[in-house]
Amino acid sequence: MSRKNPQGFKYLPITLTIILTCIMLFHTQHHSVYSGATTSNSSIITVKEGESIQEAINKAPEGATIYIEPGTYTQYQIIVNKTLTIIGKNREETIINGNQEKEATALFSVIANHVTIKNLTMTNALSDIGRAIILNNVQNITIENCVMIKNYCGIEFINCNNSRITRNILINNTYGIKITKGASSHIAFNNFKNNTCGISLDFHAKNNLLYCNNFENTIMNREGMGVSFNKWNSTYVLGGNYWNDYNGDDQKGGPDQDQPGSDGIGDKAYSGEDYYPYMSKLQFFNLGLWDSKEYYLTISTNASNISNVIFNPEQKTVSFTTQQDATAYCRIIIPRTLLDAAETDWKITANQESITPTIFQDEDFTCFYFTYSQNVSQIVIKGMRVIPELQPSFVALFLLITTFVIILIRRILKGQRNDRTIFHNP
Ligand SMILES: [Ca+2]
Repeated sequence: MSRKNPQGFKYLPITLTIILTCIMLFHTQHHSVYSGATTSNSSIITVKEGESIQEAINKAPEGATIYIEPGTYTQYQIIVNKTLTIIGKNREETIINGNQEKEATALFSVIANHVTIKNLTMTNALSDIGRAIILNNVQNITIENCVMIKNYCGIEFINCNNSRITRNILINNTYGIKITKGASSHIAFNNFKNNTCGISLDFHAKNNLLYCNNFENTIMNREGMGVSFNKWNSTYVLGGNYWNDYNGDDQKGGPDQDQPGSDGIGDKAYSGEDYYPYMSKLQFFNLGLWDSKEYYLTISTNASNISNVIFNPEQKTVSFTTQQDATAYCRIIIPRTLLDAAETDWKITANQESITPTIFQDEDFTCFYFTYSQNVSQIVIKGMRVIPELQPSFVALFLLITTFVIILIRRILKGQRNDRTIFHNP
């Protein structure tokens, strides 16, 4: 018996290693599902140019990802009738084209819940009726980072609830988004430009939240403001939307726009509905994929050129270069999960000289407002805490635990050997 136990202990570190690896894999998968970056089903079906997207959908299991390679796909009335993630390689090169065919009344028709459509350009749905995407009696739909161009309607909701339409470009459509019936959806961080009507809500559209969108060069930016309890701005931190036909001033700040000093938000509401209309267009900069989630910096500024936007996790900074013809202002929004600090601990420099911003924070975001002179070319925002980098930290923890366990086991084994030595050599 005394010889058997040490042999069993030899396998203990390996067993523990396997268990810890399983825990690590479970943790990683769980996180991916939570972030929405992948589906719970890992099945991936790739569609290449010349192949049918509908056929791929038909043979895909529930929860699968349809990955569309770059190319032009003259396909329409694609029925999405199961929970899927449909994702293009990149939105500039992955194009779904209705070619103005008379059957192109919709490019995608979504009739299942929990569908995600990302990274596609959708164009030339039939001009007097065709929708790039129609959402029909569904909920929990995500449409992200797509371009809808030259369609009758970019996205139409017909009884679609609890969905997220974010970071899309809707351009040269008759309607950018049309909510015929739908409730409780977020429509945010989108660019609406050169549409006959940017967004249309009829009186069956209720409790939708619209914020951080740009509405530009549009005959009618919106129709249906003032109906059915939709909300046209978020918190004071995230603000409302940019409307190119807003004509208010910015002399005051604060949640009620009654405190002295500008804040980048118009002092009076837009059309009596958007209480935090932005004074300058919103610009969105991708700061990279962290912890399975894409993070963005949002800037509204009257500077003419913002570029080289960089998030540096080692230095705990976000920095960018800027050009302007006169004193400029910036209103900047940073997600707190990416970079954070107490209000008094943030450090902002303009050409390495410290400047003092006005700071507002809510649970999820920090907003900075500051001005700087004509000759400033670089802004650096330094926080105190960065996002925990899941993989390295977890791997480090895993290695630490494994090492500790191995050392512990070796000590136990050594102790047993010593005991046996003492027992055999009194
Ligand atoms: Ca203001």
